[in-house]
Amino acid sequence: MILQQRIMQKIAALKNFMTHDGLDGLVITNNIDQFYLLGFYFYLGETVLLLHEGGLTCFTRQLYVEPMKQKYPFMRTVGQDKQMAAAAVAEAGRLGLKRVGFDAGKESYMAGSLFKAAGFVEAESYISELRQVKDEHEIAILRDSNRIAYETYEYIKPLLKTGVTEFEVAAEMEKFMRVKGASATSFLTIIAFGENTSNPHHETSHRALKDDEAVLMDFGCIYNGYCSDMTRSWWHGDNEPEEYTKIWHVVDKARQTGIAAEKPGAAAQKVDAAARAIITDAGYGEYFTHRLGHGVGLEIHEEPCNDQTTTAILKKGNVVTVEPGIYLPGKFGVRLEDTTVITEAGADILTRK
Ligand SMILES: [Mn+2]
Repeated sequence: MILQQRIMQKIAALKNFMTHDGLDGLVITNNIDQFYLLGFYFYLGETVLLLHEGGLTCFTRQLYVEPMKQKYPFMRTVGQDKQMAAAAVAEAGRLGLKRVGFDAGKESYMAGSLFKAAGFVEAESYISELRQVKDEHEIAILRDSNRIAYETYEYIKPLLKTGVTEFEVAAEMEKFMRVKGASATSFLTIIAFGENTSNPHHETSHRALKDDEAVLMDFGCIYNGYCSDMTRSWWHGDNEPEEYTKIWHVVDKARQTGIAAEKPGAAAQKVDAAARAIITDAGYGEYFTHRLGHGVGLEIHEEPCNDQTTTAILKKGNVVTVEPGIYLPGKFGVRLEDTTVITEAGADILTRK
């Protein structure tokens, strides 16, 4: 599908929300939401979009005006280096819009106050809701993004020799992903050796790899705007402790159980519970200190999440991680993470070749 058609489809979906809530205009100021709509990455604070019944207006820095006009001839683009929010308010007045919404959950205090003073109303995060269900185009990109992550793991694993540092490994992986077409990492790459693996969000360091210790890597890239996320853990050396082998298999079973529980209509809370039960039953419940997984898309953490308190029901097109872990303080930890897409019948693993 061509770009304009995809944008029109998204605008139609947004207008459904607007009609439902009695809005005749909507301002979009979050740059990731703007990317969702247009497929163009602005930095935060550079652009305000005003969607209304008659079309779409873009207030953006002068330097973007020509590229925007070329790529989006159907959108009215206005050069505005400062005070884009005030410009959108003036435009809404000029167009005679009666009830303009803004995303109350994401708006900055400054712009939100300005919008409220202008009579705009607090609306739900419509785009966040749309972003939860990925269409085929988005799933194809997420597949590519996660495939790059998987290839990175295959590339790096044989290069992990005694003496290499966490930073060196991270740098090598990040270069590999960039060469494959990634624009950035989807979060700060976690490379952990030895006792560092017992900290779920270890900060990658100068620590060098020794013989016979645990390795954990959690990483991903942004490819065509979409994030990948994958974690692998293994023992470096020939003398793997029995307890490490044991927890590795418990975590792997929890991972498989979680993925098997995913399907349209399943409560995300029950997916977490199914995987967590494996770890609890093995006696390690207190060492699994985080949620089972989270949604992934344009951002690394999105809804829906597979966690203990969510009311989310999984839908076809959700992309979520399954990442159980066991962390034994001061010793070692294991986390195994795959990113999955909810299909008609169940879930497909995206972190693969
Ligand atoms: Mn994750």
